[in-house]
Amino acid sequence: MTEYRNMNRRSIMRMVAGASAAGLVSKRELAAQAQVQRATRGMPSPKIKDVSVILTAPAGSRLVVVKIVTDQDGLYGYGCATFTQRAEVVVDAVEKYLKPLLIGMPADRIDDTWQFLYASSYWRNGPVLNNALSGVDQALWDIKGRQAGMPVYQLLGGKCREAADTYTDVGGGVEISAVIERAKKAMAEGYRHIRVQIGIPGMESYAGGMRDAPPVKGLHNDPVFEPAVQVRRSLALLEACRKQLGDEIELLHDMHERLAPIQAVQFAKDVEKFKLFYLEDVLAPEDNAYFRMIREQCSTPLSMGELFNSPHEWTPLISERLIDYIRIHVSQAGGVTPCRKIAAMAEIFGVKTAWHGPGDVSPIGHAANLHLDLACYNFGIQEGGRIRGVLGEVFKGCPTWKDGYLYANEAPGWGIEIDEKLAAKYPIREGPAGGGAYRIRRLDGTVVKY
Ligand code: GCO
Ligand code: MG
Repeated sequence: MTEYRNMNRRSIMRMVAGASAAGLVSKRELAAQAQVQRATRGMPSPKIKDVSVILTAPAGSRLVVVKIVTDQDGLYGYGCATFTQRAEVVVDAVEKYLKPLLIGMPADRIDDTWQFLYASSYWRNGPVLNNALSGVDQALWDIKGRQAGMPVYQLLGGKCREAADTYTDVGGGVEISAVIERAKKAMAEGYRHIRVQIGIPGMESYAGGMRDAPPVKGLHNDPVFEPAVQVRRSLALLEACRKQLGDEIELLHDMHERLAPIQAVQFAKDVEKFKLFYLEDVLAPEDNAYFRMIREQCSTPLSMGELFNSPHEWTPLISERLIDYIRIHVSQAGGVTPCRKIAAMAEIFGVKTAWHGPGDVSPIGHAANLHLDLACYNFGIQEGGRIRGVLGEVFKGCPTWKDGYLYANEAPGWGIEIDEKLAAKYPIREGPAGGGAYRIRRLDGTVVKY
């Protein structure tokens, strides 16, 4: 490739020089053509030399990052492959199955590589393989950015906005007044969007509650959650927030897929009057078909998708305009390559993006979210990405946060370097079942999906 390009360039130069000598081209034109040659010079195609996985937990969550090294000195890239609940299975997927397919391949054919890896296992669209694929995909985007000397958002078409507006999560307790106080603090910090959550005393709700009261006892020994209680508490919280925080603040609420479908329909109708920015995951992915029923009955803005793995899940919801925000976990869907296409499809159907950005996304993943936010016209809102403390020491160059907005640094690729020695000082901690061992039951013992 390089040789061909060089030969080509040499022959063009010879031709131009010849033409100049023959008096056909002026010196000025010659200089202009040389300038064009320099500006459009082909970059040699890097080949993949090594693929490895960094496992680290500087802030508690098990983070999984793929590193791809090329045959060109100093040219490498990082990609987020974090599936925190089953982290080590992703390592195997990358090292045992993808790495042998990748060594020697060109690092600059991102979509082609993605398609080939996606199809390579025949069975596809599961969280483990999708995260592994995302690690490779994002690392290749990082490499292309570094090679071009541009941030990835430039490769995606350049900025549609200066920064990404973010929301913060305010919850973690059972007192409505305490949530409102925390929300006021967040507003004073500069947030325009706040996700408010409320726990249930003694129950394992998404916003906590076990620490605030003696555990509610069911017909079993596991933590208890009752959906109807959550519905009543959430309604009370949202009503109080609207009254005490005013109409200007954008309120969000996450139901974390824990309601029965018809309860979700009712809840979406009941919160319509609070004019939410959006209601998140009011249904579980298994109940996707109920979105139509909600849509027919109210105009509460809906966000959905952090658990999605497959086009079979998001395509109907977007194309039938059944949701307002697509809330995919980028690594879970296979990386930036599929997600930029999902964003483009969503734009056509009037659906905005709200990429999932909790603490179990690595800073590389947060950067990937942000670069999509900056380059996609139909950006809606971004969760997380405000990296602080030791995480920012391990991952250097993280996006910066100011007055509610997240800004990318202008360095090539994702703009992040990993201090790999420091990362190794925060090994992932073993937990029951490798991290994800949720077990919650209703009073009678029925398992609740976390
Ligand atoms: C969110 C999420 C997360 C998930 C977590 C699971 O909207 O931020 O619901 O907090 O619970 O990512 O590991
Ligand atoms: Mg959520």
